[in-house]
Amino acid sequence: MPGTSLDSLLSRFHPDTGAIDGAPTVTRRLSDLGGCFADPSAWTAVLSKGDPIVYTVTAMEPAGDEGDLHYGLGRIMPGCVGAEYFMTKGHFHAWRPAGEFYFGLEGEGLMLLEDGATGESRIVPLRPHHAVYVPGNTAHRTINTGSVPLAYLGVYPARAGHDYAAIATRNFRCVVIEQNGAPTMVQRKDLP
Ligand code: PAN
Ligand code: ZN
Repeated sequence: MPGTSLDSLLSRFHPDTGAIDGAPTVTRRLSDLGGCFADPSAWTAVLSKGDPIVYTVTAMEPAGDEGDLHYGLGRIMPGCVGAEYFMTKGHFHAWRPAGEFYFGLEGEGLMLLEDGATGESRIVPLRPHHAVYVPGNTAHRTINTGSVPLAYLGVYPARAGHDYAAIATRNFRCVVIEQNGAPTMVQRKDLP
């Protein structure tokens, strides 16, 4: 730490905009999420009226040495594609043992977790004053089930990386849809 600048020790994040001072923001629009949603015709129908921002993610990555930590600020808009809520692409960590802590900041949502070894799926609420632990070797997707933006922080090992391809090719085994006004997890294979 000797000689370390204050900038690399202290950062300021903004849940209301999704920004972290001095860090780049990635914007994911609906058109970037082809193949994520279960109902392709609902996806096309929403897209035909515009290409809304589904989420932004801003990552603070001060150093990448063994033992270092990074964090990301995510902000998912409220919305639906058919009965499925706006959500992230979802990924495994490229370095499979890497776990992650998610901290809810604003809004109401869920984490969809899928065990990479057994395929077991769980949904865990993500909301202010709650922390969700994502164990290693677990695919994770964040879902906004509320009517306002869902903002959260994710803290992960610097070497975690993202493996999108492993989950993109077959998608998550489970889907979270609105049923009778409530978020409900169903097996993808059981969808009509
Ligand atoms: C998060 C995610 C963020 C966006 O910072 O990257 O929620 O989700 P996707 O990366 O799946 O688009 C994280 O889990 N980092 O490891
Ligand atoms: Zn992650």
